Amino acid sequence: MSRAVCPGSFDPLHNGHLEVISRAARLFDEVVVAVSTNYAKTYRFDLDQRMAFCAESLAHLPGVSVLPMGGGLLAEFCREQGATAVVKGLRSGLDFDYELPMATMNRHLADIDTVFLPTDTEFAHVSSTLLKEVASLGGDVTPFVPDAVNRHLQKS
Ligand code: COD
Repeated sequence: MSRAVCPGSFDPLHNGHLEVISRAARLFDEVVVAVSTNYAKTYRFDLDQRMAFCAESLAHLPGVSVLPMGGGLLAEFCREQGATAVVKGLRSGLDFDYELPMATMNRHLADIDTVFLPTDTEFAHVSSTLLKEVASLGGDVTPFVPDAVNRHLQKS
């Protein structure tokens, strides 16, 4: 039984995340979507809301579960979950440069490999930060977020 972790802030979850998680679900028997809480970071949506967005939007994917990761090490979370891999999406070479040292560190810490999936070009410009800004200024983000998120972004 292969198990991977897809970690993130998911503040909020968007269709780029969804696409990577659904591809991870084709590669691994089980995928744990780990919703992180970094206590030094300010989130637009609290942990319960971010987890609820993920649970509702990923419910159709077999083998995918959603768990809080807390503020600890990703490598330790993977070890506790019995996962052998982390799956991350890459939008550009900048993402790769940022992710590579963490991938190498996670391998040293807990022998966890990182699988990088290049994002679909449709989502290469999409980030949670940009979507929150566009929505707050009245722009339509409907093409980029699941329904559960869209309802809340339009309200906030
Ligand atoms: N298309 C495809 N994939 C995307 C897109 C997109 N448009 N946007 C983002 N992604 C992917 C990326 O792989 C990203 O890693 C993931 O989705 C989550 O994105 P975010 O923005 O929600 O999450 P981040 O980057 O804030 O999450 C960072 C982590 C929580 C993964 C990271 O900080 C972490 O590992 N923290 C644990 C602490 C730790 O172990 N630190 C030491 C590291 S060695």
